[in-house]
Amino acid sequence: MKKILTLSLMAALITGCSYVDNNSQTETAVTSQTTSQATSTQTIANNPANTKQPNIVFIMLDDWGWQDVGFMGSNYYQTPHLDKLAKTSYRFNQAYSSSPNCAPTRASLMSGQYPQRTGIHTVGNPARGKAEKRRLIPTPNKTVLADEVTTLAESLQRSGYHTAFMGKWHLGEGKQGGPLTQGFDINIGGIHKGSPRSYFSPYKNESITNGPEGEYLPDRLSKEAVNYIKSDHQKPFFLFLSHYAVHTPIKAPEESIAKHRKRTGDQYHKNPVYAAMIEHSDNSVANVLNALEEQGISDNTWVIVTSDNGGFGGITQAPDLRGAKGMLYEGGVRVPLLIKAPKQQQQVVIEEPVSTLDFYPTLVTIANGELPASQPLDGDNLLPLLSPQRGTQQNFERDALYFHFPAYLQHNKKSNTSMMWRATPSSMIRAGDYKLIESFEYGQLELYNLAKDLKETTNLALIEPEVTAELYQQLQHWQATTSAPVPTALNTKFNAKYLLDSDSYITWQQVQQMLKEDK
Ligand SMILES: [Ca+2]
Repeated sequence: MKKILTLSLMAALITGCSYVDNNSQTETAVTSQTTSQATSTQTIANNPANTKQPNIVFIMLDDWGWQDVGFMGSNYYQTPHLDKLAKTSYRFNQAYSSSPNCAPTRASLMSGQYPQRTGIHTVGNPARGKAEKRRLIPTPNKTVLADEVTTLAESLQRSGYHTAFMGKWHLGEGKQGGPLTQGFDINIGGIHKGSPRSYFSPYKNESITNGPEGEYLPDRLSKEAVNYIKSDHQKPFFLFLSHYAVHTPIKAPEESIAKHRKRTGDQYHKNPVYAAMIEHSDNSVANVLNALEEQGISDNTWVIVTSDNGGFGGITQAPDLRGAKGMLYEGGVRVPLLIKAPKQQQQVVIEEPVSTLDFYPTLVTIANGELPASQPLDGDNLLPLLSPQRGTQQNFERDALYFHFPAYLQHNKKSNTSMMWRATPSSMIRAGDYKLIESFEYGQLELYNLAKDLKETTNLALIEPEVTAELYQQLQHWQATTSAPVPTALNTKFNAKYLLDSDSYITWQQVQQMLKEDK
């Protein structure tokens, strides 16, 4: 497989392009008041092909659920362009966001690290929900990615890439952790806030100029991406198009919504405004792909499309999964993922579980760059999986994926659920067909076999105690070796009337007892 991979990669690298960058232009990019910020900062040049460093376009939609797209089975959300792209891409059925909500996943993407290394465990306050219901004091949370981290963008910059960021950042702002301090030559729209103050111009966002009144932000970011691609480049480029869509507030142009109002959805997918947001996101992908074609660089560009966490439960639901954004159940962390290699002509479906953490080593390898020696990277290079042999995994071995979320997320009132929480402090391991969730409030264990029970309906913790024990010990080892903070301090404001009935959960002690009895 290695040989085939090498040949296909070599064949893929045809003509390169580059993009002028220097400090003055970076400054211009920030302060420019034109509606096409990217093009306003560029110099036209004809440049020799770069055959070893393909361009990389990384598109991330926000809160885009696993089945919020046609190619994953939605009939109501219409995504013809993504569906078409999927037909010539590696389509991962078991891709995971490294966390169940926005900021920690984005920190993982940029750092290549688990949340316990960046300290960004959740969005903002880790102690959400009513104090009297929280049994533990959660781990303190950071909201700005430390400057000391060598980000993915910095590694690509050091490898010779021009780097452009457009859209939602959520890891700092301006000189305190904004995109321009973390390895991007251009920033359009990236601020600390995780949702747009307005989806329509005027945007009330100092890092993007206002367009014509009423201009729709996803369309504008798409236009900026196209302008950037169409400008002449003196270097290979890394474009991170990080759409604010389809995060709340759920807003779209009225004319786009009207069409979906006339259509009938189902119990999972039925919101016409959300459908319109997804349609505009789908169009954005098409615009980017068309621009790459028109520039003649699609054969020298990798395109990745994914999400930062599961769909928002107040709006959408993955019919085949349990839970939604904010949960360690599959609906909170399983996300769509397409990776299109240059010149790829066929679809390859991959079932190997992969994570946001894997993009850093994968993309730096694609760029023929060097990984930073100064920091641990927790993901794996996915290139051995990307072969026409349908991801036979011969050169890709990993024991498990791990998740750590030592914070509280309150139940969402709009969600159709009686749950008190979306998340309590917890960890999770995904290994083989199984996943084990350890919740720290009472040491609750949940074991599911995803191959047989994707919807996580049956807790196997006591039914398959050997598996539980193996994964539990693996998870403990991982927590210890990565210094994962496990909250243990009891919250003095906790009201005993919210104590969970011990019959309602399974603990490690019970599993150990069961194993003794089995002997
Ligand atoms: Ca998100």
